Amino acid sequence: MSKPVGDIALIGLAVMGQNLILNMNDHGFVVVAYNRTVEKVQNFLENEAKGTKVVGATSLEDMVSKLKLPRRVMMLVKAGPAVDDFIKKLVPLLSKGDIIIDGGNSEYTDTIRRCKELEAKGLLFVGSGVSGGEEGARYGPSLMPGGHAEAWPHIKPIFQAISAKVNKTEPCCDWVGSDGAGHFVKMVHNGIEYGDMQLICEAYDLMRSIGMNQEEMAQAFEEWNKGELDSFLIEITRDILRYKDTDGKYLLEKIRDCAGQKGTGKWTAIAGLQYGIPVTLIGEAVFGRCLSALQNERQIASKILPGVGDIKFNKDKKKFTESIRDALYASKIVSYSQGFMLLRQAAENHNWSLDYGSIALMWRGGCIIRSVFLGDIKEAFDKDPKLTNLLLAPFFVKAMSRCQKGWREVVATASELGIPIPAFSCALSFYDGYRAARLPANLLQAQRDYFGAHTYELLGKEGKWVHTNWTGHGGNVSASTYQA
Ligand code: 2AM
Repeated sequence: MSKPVGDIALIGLAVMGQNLILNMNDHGFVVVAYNRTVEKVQNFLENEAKGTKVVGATSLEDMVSKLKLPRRVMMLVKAGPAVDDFIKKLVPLLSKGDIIIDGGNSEYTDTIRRCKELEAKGLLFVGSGVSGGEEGARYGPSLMPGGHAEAWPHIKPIFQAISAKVNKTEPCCDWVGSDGAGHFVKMVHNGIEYGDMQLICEAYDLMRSIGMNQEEMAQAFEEWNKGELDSFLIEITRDILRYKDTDGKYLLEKIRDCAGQKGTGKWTAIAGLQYGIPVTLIGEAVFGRCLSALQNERQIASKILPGVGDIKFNKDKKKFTESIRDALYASKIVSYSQGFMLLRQAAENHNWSLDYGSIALMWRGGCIIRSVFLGDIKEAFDKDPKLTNLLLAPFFVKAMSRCQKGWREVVATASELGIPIPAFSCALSFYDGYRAARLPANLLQAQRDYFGAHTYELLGKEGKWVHTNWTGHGGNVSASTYQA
């Protein structure tokens, strides 16, 4: 039998899988390609992979026999049962110390489960976030691997070679943490992506409502892309605004205002609720898509529900556009702060030791939220790795103090004009809530104690829970003695 030549196997020849294989091949690795529908392997070898060192496999057994030790098998298949199915088939073919990598968009809870299951079988498992779309996969994605740390030295050379690079040398890929940490970080990345997109859409809606034409809007985004907002999403927005259909008219105006979603934003919002972390902006971004999807209902309501009448925008457009920029930047800072708060809480619950600066670097290039801003976040964490909240980093405190006037003006004006800005306004409310030394939760506690005897603490006597018989006939027994 000839000596195995394969550095890594890749299962799943949809476009992401194919592009990752070609990317690995470009970096000198020999990849063994396999797919459930086996005909796709030959097809790939005869077309996209023609002239490369990629090796095809006719079965899982054939694939495994072509791999060097420890065997590295990466899957890029549909998240869910397909992953479990392949794992089940692979386990009897692999030996102790071999590595299975799931590069799909799996739920982190599935990754935690698979880590446990495979550990019991002596195999190593890695769940890796892969971001950057088709283009990223081909020329440099952001990779967020987590799982069994013993696997990392064996996959690091491949992963860091194929990932995007910041400043041409720093890979947007590092070990994230144990079990589901990689997929959790990828999920939060996607949630933040939802937030960024919603913020840009609100900026566009405001610009449109104050009477800017699409070229003026494109110019504003072009300008913004030269400064602190410099990012992939701002850049593509500029291009989308300028894009004309074959009839010479703007394509954007013709697109139905009804958003789709695949679920990772929703998972982030659910995780926020589960861990008790107010990721309000991501939540609003998900709900914003849901509201947009009720297009038929909105059409009816638009003819029934009263608005603000004929209040007209009467400010200076150019100056107001500057305020929109400030609102976008300040809200973005809030959104990322919330995202990192969620990471911190999940890390505590799952015992992940996350390096937040390193996560910011992984998102700095290659992925959809790539931006100059993430470089600033990395710097903030590098300066103070124990930073409790991004909002408290001196760099961002300064930014907030510079932006808040414009931000408040935008929220107030939008409200006067009846323009929906759920993300801008919830971010501002969060900001004002987070910086409030006193919130009205004293009343809330009183209400809970009034109707449910849930008890409360007195200021200065923390840790001592008391109940008041508010009505004189409610009784003196607190609810802590039973489960209602
Ligand atoms: P296919 O080409 O045989 O459909 C993206 O859909 C990738 O996931 C494809 O490679 C696809 O294989 C694979 N895939 C989807 N569902 C699958 C399943 N239930 N079992 C195995 N592979 C699956």
